[in-house]
Amino acid sequence: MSRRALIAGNWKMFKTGTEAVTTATRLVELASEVVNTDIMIAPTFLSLPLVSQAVAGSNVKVGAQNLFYENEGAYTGEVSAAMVKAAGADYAIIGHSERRQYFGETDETVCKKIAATLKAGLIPVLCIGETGAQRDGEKTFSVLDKQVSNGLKSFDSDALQPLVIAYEPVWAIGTGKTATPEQVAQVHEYIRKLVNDKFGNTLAMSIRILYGGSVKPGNVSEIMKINDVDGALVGGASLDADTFIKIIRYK
Ligand code: G2H
Repeated sequence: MSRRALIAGNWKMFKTGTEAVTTATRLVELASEVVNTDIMIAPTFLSLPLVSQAVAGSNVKVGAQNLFYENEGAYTGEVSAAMVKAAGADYAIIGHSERRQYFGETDETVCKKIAATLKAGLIPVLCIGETGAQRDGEKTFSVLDKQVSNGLKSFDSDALQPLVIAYEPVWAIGTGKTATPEQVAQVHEYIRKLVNDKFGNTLAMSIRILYGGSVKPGNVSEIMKINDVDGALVGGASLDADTFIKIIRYK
């Protein structure tokens, strides 16, 4: 089965609203001819409605970097999936390693957030990945197994149909290090098999598995050629539209 590539930009805590709109507007111009590849950018919550307006009607879609799993209520500082959707987003990144590392995100909260994301009609991008110590300790596969099993606990395969998984080895994030093609191929094959074993072949064959971690114009085409890699989640190199478009046009 051929899966449509997705190139997603995670802008993390960068850009004011004005800067985000300028970059998004430039990206819309540059990406207008792109076909056969889905494009997503994830600005901060504050910029989400502004960027959604700036890209409206184009092939550039918008995502949130996180959300809270309750619909509404006394949860100071939080933003719900319904609010993200109403702001114009189509995607939500869930369980990014920086959220796991700095903000106490666990597989349990990830699971609740995936449920809220699906309920709101958003496409969840579930981030998983091992730390350097876990890889050195030969725990990579058990860590990924746990993140997938617990993060997707209690869903059936139909409900998970829109799901995207992003494999981001923590040791390759923002460090300039990328996993070798062999490491990426091995892990992506493992993740697809995991989805197959837990949710069946139809979902396993249709689900998109992205690679993330220091993806840039110079390494994207090699990464995209790897079996079972269906796209990229890009941080630093997505902040500049003229650089990001080179990644989007990886072929
Ligand atoms: C991993 C990635 C985007 P970068 O966090 O999610 O960032 O490309 O800067 O390593």
